[in-house]
Amino acid sequence: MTGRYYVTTPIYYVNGAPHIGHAYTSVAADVVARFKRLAGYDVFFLTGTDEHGQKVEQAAQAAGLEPIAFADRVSSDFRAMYDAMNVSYDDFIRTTEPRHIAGASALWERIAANGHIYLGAYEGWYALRDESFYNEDELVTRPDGTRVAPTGAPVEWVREPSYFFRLSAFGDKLLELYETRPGFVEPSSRRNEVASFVRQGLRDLSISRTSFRWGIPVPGDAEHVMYVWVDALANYLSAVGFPDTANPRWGYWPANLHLVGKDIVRFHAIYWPALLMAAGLELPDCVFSHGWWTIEGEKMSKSLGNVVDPRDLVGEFGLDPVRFFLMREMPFGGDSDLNRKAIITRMNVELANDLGNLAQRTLSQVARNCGGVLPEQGARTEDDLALLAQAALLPTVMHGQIDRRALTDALEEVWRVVRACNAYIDRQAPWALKKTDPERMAVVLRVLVDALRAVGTMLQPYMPASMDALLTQVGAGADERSFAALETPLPAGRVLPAPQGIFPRYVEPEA
Ligand code: ME8
Repeated sequence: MTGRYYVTTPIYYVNGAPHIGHAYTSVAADVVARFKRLAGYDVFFLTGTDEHGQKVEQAAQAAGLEPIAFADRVSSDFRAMYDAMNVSYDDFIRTTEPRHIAGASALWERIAANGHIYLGAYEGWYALRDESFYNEDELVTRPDGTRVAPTGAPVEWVREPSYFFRLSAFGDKLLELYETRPGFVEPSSRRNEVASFVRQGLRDLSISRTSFRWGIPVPGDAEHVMYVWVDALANYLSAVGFPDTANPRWGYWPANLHLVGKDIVRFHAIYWPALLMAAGLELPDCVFSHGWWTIEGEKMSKSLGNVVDPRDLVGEFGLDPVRFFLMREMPFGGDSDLNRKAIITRMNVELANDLGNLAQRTLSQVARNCGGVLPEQGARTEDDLALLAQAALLPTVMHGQIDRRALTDALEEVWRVVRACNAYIDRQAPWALKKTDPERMAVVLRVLVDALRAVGTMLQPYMPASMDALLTQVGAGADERSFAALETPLPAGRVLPAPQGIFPRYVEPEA
């Protein structure tokens, strides 16, 4: 083992059904988790559901259910979505579980014991949709004169007794954090936004509510429930056993990577490190914020009725093409548009043509012309060695990219090799060598099988099921699929299964 690696997704609100935004963060985290496992790390990949708060309470009421019954239902739908997306989480935490309630309460108690919580009264703006407080000067005035949150969410004036977290005392420490550990918030554009928000001065944060009941009671004052964001952020600790530091899982803390959407950076890059500092706990390495999908050019919203359930896409295009599209189309960290045309183009050009055809051409020639067994590596030319050398660099190059959260660049790196293989097969024309120089033909096909094995191995995090099929077809056994295993060639003479296409072309159904 090379070390431990702890990666998280946000825990999703159970007030609505899983959508493509949730699937996106989770598939990205899954790619990182699978990559690190294949690189030999002991990985802990956490996800879950955020089940408390007024927003969930109201959604439950509207559905005519008790909050917990409602949360049970939606939480299990999130798990079902994960299964459909082949997300390999190690733990799924629900904030209504006793272990989480214990962890969140312990975090509160620590912060209080360190003198950073006091009782006061909150008066100000609250946006229920964002479960967020906003300062007066952050509000935006609509043409009709109403004032809304910068996210467009309606705000209401709230006035109630409240516990406060002394966030104002942490401004300088946060600025020092962004300065000394620039990798703490990425990409850098987000770090600049966060730093400039902090530089304007932080106010103490209202961290309890008395106007509803669906939350974790404040330790020592059950009139109050914890502010849902303090409750939710604590999940990253409670899942690894906090406050029981003797729990073997505690060794995963601090987390290496919190993946979040750009709308929730403030909570993860300001509140979260401040709460951890106040509790005297170590800080995670990195909060990485990804961009947002629009749908066929429009913002995704319930009111537009264009909310995409990832399972519908999977039903139409297949699982791995959808995972591939999500990771390939949007430069990780930027924004992008999800539309049918782009999905079909990626499927047909990059998957079916570039990779699928390459595998099919190579493996069918091995089946036909090499007796269906893996040829010897033989005497290789410079052209052969150049291609293999390019493929052999993939583990190192991609590992660097994954550690920099360049998930899209890492895919592009594999495609460079795929394109090089396609140029190589055309140049070497093994089908012509069949008659003129069968020995050379076998060497060429073996070079291609070896390159395909490298490609298949490196793409496992992105498209696990299809690459399982590809690796089986190139003769790699279950224990020959780690990155390290690539250094050991597969033995010649191994019988290969009959080749089968892995990426069919997408053909529009007849109207
Ligand atoms: O924020 N494209 O939960 P949530 C990409 N419970 N990502 C999108 C998106 C889109 N169109 N729409 C939403 C919460 N997202 C809290 C988290 S963590 C301690 C608590 C992303 O269910 C969004 O950026 O609202 C966010 O990361 C997640 O989906 C939505 O989470």
